[in-house]
Amino acid sequence: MLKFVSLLLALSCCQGLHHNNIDDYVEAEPVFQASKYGSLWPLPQKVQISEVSFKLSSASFRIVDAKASSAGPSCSLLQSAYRRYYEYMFGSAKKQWGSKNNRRSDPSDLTELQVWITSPDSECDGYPSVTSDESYELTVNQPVAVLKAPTVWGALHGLETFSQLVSEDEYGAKSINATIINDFPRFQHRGILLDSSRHFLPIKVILSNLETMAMNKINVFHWHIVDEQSFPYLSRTFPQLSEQGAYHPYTHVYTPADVKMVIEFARLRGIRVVPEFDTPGHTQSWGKGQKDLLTPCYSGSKPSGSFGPVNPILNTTYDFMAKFFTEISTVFPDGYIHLGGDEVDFTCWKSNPDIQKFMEQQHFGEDYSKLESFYIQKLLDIVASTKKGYLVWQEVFDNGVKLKADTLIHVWKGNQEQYHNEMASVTASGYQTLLSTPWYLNRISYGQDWQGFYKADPQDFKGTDEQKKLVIGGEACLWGEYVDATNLTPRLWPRASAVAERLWSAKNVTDIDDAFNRLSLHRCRMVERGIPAEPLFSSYCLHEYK
Ligand code: CP6
Repeated sequence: MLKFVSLLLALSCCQGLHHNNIDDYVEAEPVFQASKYGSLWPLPQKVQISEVSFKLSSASFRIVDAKASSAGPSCSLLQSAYRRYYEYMFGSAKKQWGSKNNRRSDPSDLTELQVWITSPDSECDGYPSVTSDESYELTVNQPVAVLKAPTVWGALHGLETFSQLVSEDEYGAKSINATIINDFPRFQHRGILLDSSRHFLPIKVILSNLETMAMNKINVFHWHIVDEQSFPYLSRTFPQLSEQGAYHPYTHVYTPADVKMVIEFARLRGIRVVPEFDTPGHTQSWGKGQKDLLTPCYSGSKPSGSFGPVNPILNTTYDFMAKFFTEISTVFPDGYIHLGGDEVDFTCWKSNPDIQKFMEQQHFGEDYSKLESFYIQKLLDIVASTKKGYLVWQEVFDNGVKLKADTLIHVWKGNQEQYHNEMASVTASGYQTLLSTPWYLNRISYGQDWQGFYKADPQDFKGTDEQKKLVIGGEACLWGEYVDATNLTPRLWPRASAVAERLWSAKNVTDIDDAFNRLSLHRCRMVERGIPAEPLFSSYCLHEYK
């Protein structure tokens, strides 16, 4: 009989608990108090951890398909996840700990994790989507542990959680406590924006950050792939865009094979890849390879030689966009494309006599946001015809553009009061929304800024329950002006982990001390897994110099 310490999350958090499962190494640490939740991050919805513990030996432990599972050995997504997590738990075969390795397994050992996909369609060969069921149930008990999930997406999260439950003693022996976990995300859209235009990000960096996203149960990679500064996306239809617009036409581009690799690597980890092709502003790099796409700016009565946003008054612009987004819709399998629409500077449009004439014909007066709306509306129709949904930055909503009802509005501007108001008005209009304002990880300062990220809640605005339901999640943004391969990973982690827990765990998971304790260990785990995540504060990790 297992005596479960009742650690139901719903009963809120963490002080004054009698049955702490304090590991020795945590006791010896003067700064940390062990959380009764160990190093779990993000915290599952419901956790019961018993004091009973089982040994795990690399020689006898196996992750296997449950007999009744709808996914079998042919599901390579799961098979490769088993291998990955086995290696995270035990190291690669070479590194396994000495003679104990070969001993017969003890009756008190846990020898199996059975993974049981319960829906008839495991979705093994599909792509994750905004409606994917990511839930799972994990029972760690003798003689076997069982991970039950409707689809592979939940199973992937459950494998990560299982690996987080395994702890190691000073001799390297592994053990796990009897545990029952019932888990699902609070929000469906938990994203990270990376910007590969301000600096080219090598594929290796993107992949290792996808790997880290999976460790944090982040499920959307928002790929801000092109912008003013460079156009690294190699388009089959318009190769001159990257030939002329990338920092370098061969070394600083994402080929179709690169893009495929990123998408598949992400899929195997339950992560969606949502590309952003931001127009009509932020497009200087597009103009280098595509003649007449951008608006010529005027100085008095003559073209000045510089260019502004996409030219919204030419038919050729829309012919180009239709061909371009048709390609994008086939290259990127996700149901959504981010169309940008932020920060459009009207100065150049205002200077151009042809645009002025067009404004008159359309009775737009002096209101250039009407011209922007004219462009965006046509673009949205083009993209809708490719059967994709779209996300747009909040300005598109602010300017009153007529939008399809299922458009997602991405809130990124303002102070707390302003973004609360924005979330309230977007949802009052019936649109789904996504929050980024409090999570600009490109902004840095001295101290524990993760706590500010942790405290922000995307549903903390004045509105009805109905409105709150329209909040589908949020994204941490790491804009690339000051970030490249050398500093991206430590700037992102573990700060983005704070956002990951806010978007996954229950709303009442707000104990900042407990979060500090778990996040410190989670950060050490990322370091042990080869991710150079920066420290939260003065501290050390057990395995830093492995
Ligand atoms: N690029 C694009 C950017 C930003 C945005 N769009 C941005 C604005 C303010 C800050 C950081 C980034 N660099 N295309 C705004 C959505 Cl602080």
